[in-house]
Amino acid sequence: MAKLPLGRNVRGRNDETAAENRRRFAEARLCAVNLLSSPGSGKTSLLERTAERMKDRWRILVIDGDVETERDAQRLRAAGLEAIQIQTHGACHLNAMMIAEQVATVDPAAFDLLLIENIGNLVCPSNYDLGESSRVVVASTTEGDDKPIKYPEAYHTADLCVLNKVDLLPYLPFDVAAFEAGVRRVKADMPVLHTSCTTGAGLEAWCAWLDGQVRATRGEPGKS
Ligand SMILES: Nc1nc2c(ncn2[C@@H]2O[C@H](COP(=O)(O)OP(=O)(O)O)[C@@H](O)[C@H]2O)c(=O)[nH]1
Ligand SMILES: [Mg+2]
Repeated sequence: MAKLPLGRNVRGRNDETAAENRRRFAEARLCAVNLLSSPGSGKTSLLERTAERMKDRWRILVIDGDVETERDAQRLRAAGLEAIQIQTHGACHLNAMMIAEQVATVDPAAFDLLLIENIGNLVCPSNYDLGESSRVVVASTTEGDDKPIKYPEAYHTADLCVLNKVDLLPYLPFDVAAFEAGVRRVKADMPVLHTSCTTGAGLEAWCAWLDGQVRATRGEPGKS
C-alpha cells in the first residue's frame, strides 16, 4: 500500500492557514511576533517586562502556548495584558490553525501588537509558520553557548536573537563571543540583543526593536 504523504499534507495545510493569518494581520495592521525558545529561557518574563514598558503605547494581545496550565496567561494578565492561553495537551509546537482559531475570537484591528509565546522547544516550533511578521529566538545564558549551532533551524528562521539572563554571566561558564559566533555561523546578519529581565539591562533596546516592528506594520516612520 502506498504511504500517504501525511507530513507534507499537514505542513501544506499549516502554510495555507499561515498565509491566511498573515493576510488578516496585514488587513488589521496588526504586528505579530512569534517567540521561540527552550523552556525557561525567560519568554514570559520578557513579556512581563515588555508589558510594563509598552502597554500604554500600543494595544497588545498575547497568545500563549503551553503543553498544560494557564499559568503564563495568568502572569501576563496580572502584568496588564490581554492574554489567551492555548494548552496543546502534548503537542510540542503551536501551528497556524491554533492561532487562526484564537484570532477569530477577537477583533484583530483592536490591537497593534500580537505577541505569541510558542511552546518551549527549539526543534518543532521552528518548522511551523504561524503567519507572524517576525520571529524572535530567546536564548539564555544558563543553556550553554553552543545552542545556535546545535539547533540551527530555530536560529536560522529568526529575525532577532535575544540573549537573556546576562545578569548571571559572572557565575556561568558562558562564552558570549562563542555564542555570537555560533549565531552568525547560522545566520550571518542576525542582530543579537543582550537582556536581563532581573536587572532590566537591554530591555530598552528590545522595546525599541518591537516598536520598530509595530511602526513598520502600520506604515509609520521609526523614531529618529
Ligand atoms: N537571573 C535571571 N532569571 C531570569 C531572567 N529571566 C527569567 N528568569 C527566571 O527564569 C525562570 C523561567 O522564566 P520564564 O519567564 O517562566 O521562562 P519561559 O519558560 O521561557 O517563559 C523564572 O524563574 C524567571 O524568574 C533573567 O533575565 N535573569
Ligand atoms: Mg513561559
